[in-house]
Amino acid sequence: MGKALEGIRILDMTHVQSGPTATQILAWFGADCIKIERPSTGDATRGQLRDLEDVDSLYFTMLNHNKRSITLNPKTKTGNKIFAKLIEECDVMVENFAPGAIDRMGFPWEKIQEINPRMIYASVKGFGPGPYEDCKVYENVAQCTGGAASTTGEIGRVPLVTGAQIGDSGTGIHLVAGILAALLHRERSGRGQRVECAMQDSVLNLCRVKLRDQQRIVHGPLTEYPQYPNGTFGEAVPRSGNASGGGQPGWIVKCKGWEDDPDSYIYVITQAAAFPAFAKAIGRRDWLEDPEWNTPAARLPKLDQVFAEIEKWTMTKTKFEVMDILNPLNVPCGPILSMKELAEEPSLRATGTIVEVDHPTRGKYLTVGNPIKLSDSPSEVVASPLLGEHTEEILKDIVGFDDKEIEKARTDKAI
Ligand code: CAO
Repeated sequence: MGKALEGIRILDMTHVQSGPTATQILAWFGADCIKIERPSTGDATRGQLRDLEDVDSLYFTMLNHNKRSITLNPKTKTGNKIFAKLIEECDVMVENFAPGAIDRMGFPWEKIQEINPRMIYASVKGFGPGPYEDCKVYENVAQCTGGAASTTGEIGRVPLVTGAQIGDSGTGIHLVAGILAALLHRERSGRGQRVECAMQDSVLNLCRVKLRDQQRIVHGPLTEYPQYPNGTFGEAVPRSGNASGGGQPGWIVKCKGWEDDPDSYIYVITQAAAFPAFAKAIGRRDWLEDPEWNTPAARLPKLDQVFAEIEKWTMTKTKFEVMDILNPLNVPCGPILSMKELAEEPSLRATGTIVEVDHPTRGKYLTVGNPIKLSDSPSEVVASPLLGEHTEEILKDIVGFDDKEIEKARTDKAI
């Protein structure tokens, strides 16, 4: 059986992270993804954060698996014609250049539709229509303008951005959902449509629960469980520290070896149902008889003391020992795993979530494989293309050029 998106051709005008995240997922699902790159330089990330001289960076390789690369400058006369032919032959065009860049190349949406009415045209921009629509945006700008930074960190301290690339990769994943919906819709309507994702909107969507909290706090603090138990705050949702923000009290506590290992911590949740077993495990059976501690209402005002007591116990065990003891007691918990630990985790290797890839000039490296698993259409991770590796192949097979026309395109600096 073929891959889920076999037969779908993507015109990939993406660069940096957000757009490439989207097209990489489509390529993992089996789409033929043709990445258009500027002749001689290509996607800027090929040369960014390089660890090996003259070798495509991990930044580039880890975002562009399973794609083909063609160098093309649509701003040249010949390049413009080649680009128009590619629009005709592809199903989906994806881009994440600055606002207006594709229009300035001579391809506004109306013209794309005229060339190929079935084309689905998907874009990532920093902001949707409004005062900031013309702004260029990178990851952390999106995190700050989408509500993530104002709610991350400690109360009274500077706002923090998170390591998860919710602005770039998060928006790319939203874009994939839009593209797939538009493909399905095209099956019925016969027509393509525009798919637009603003990074601010995608981050805000991922911060949905914080907008929930914003509306709840105007009615006063929650009585059954203070969602933000670690301080007093003003009229906006505060930074939540390590509180879960949901209905269960949770916190990060130290484990054995924390003095030397910055990741020797575990997240533990003290939900009421598991509390008796938890109290016994940590040697505080006395809590169960004591009205000062034996009800959620009694414990809630002094959660800091509950977690301090728990920490005395977790500090005598490694984070994995704590996990092994608490899991059978139905206490939800999770060790803080470093990138080194994740890279070495056998179960993630077994599921293909962490994959070793062989690259022609880099050699072997690790990447994150497709986290979305399809039962009949498993993803294989193929090394990212070298710059222009497939230029001739694409010009011949899709554009219909012969050797002479390819040579002319080269002389014209179109490729
Ligand atoms: N041949 C010739 N020119 C090309 C080309 C090609 N194959 N591909 C792109 N270009 C040109 C564009 O046409 C554009 O030219 P003009 O400005 O003259 O129209 C130019 O390259 C630069 O594009 P850019 O403005 O998008 O690039 P930048 O590095 O200045 O900005 C970024 C980068 C990411 C801030 C901007 O593209 C952006 O805001 N994108 C939308 C939001 C987004 O995706 N951000 C996430 C990035 S991932 O962290």
